[in-house]
Amino acid sequence: ELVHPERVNAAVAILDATIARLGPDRPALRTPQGEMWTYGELQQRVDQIAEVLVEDLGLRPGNRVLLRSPNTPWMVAAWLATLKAGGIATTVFAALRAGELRPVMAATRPVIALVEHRFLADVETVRDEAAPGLVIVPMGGASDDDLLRRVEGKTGGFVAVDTAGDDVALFCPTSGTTGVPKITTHFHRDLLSIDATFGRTILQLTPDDIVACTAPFAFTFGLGMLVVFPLRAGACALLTDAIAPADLAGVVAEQGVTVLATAPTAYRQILKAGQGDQLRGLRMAVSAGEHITLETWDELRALGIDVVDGIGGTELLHIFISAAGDKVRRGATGRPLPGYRAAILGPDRQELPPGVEGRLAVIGPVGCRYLADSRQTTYVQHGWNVTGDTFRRDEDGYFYYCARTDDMIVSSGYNIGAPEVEAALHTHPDVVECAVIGRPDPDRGSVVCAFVVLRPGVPESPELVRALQDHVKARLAPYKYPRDIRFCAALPRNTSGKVQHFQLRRMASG
Ligand code: 3SK
Repeated sequence: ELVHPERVNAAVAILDATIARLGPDRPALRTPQGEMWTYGELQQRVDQIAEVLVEDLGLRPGNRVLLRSPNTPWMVAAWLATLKAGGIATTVFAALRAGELRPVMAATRPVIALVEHRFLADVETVRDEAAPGLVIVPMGGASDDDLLRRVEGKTGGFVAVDTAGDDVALFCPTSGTTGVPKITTHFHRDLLSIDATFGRTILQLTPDDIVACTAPFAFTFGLGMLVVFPLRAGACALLTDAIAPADLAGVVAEQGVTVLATAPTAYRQILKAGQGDQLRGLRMAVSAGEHITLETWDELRALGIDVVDGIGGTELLHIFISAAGDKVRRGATGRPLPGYRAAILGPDRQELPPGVEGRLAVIGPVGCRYLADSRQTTYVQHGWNVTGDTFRRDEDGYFYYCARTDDMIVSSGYNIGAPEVEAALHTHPDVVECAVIGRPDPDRGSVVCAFVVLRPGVPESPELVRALQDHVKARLAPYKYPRDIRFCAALPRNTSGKVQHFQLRRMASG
């Protein structure tokens, strides 16, 4: 299944092929507000938008299209239409500010932007400077030039552009956790590869599944979970646009969701709020985007919920190490998916044996290619993507997360993994979220510094600081306790929801 036809258009493979197999009448997209599009309705709108793009806006194969919208049915249709018309889709987070959009637009040079009407302003602000000549089309608003008006005169029945499997389909910007965006490029066939690997071997969706995911499409985790995997399988995607964490478990229960994909933080919040029972109807809870602690994993398992952990990356489009069912091993992220190889590298980039911690590198059917970026050679060597994560593997080929490579704190000569201190703090009943960094210190080199978000209503106090320090000392070797604890209302996160450690370091030294 990893060998794809030489000529393939991913939009056809994702949507039209499913309709050919299962017919047009099954539900494809739903919202908690009661909206529902069948497969046939989605196909009709995709074709109408493709006609607008080509006939009215002059899109030619290989042209770039900027997409900026929350996860709505129209956004799914616009993304598929862009690919069907042979365009290259750059999906950006609705939440980006002008300063963050500017480098992305300057690098990807879109000719058309399809923008949800509430998010037009920043794209307009940046247009002249970053993408002169860009045609901006609003979506979902009341203006005459709105995409929803423009499609009204179109008949549908658009014939897909005959693309090669290795024509570029996507530019996916990633700010990682460092703040400087890189633009990854992905082919039509890469979308089929993520389905053949994570989709088919781990998720194994059927037309009876209802899939929810909190990640926006701009984070390829969300794109895979809500578009590629469910539509390829004939399942239904539940689009929960900007759902509050406190409402997620209720919506999952009420809507009969069978597969939920979200970050560990959301699972922790659900469990801490005592809402875990509402997840009991899930056949699978996918956890990715950051490391899930054993405590959260155990609590979900105790509720009878099958947890699927995974590590992926925008660079490789989706998840490349995972496990499901009886292949899951407690504490391990999983094994490389079919077609992928993973290795643990030492400081000289030599491969390390089982049991030894080092940097995770991976190679597989989806490769990492940055758009005109000199950092390519740092992160990609001989086809291997060198990640920013420290892992170890066991004799059976299971991979265990240890830390982000820059999460190793060396304090007074001791190596202290930030994640283990975070995991210990998380077990304290008053801690909702926390992140740990090394703060430079003249005497110790670094000291362990923890940023803690407290349960609502719990007051900050020196006594609580001492209680948290004692709590960690009771669970880990005492030299690992956080000497510096700072309380904050929320952790700084990038638009993919990952904690920005560089911001914490700035806050700690400021
Ligand atoms: O692990 C991640 O951060 C990731 C990135 C892209 C796609 C999927 C995932 C889980």
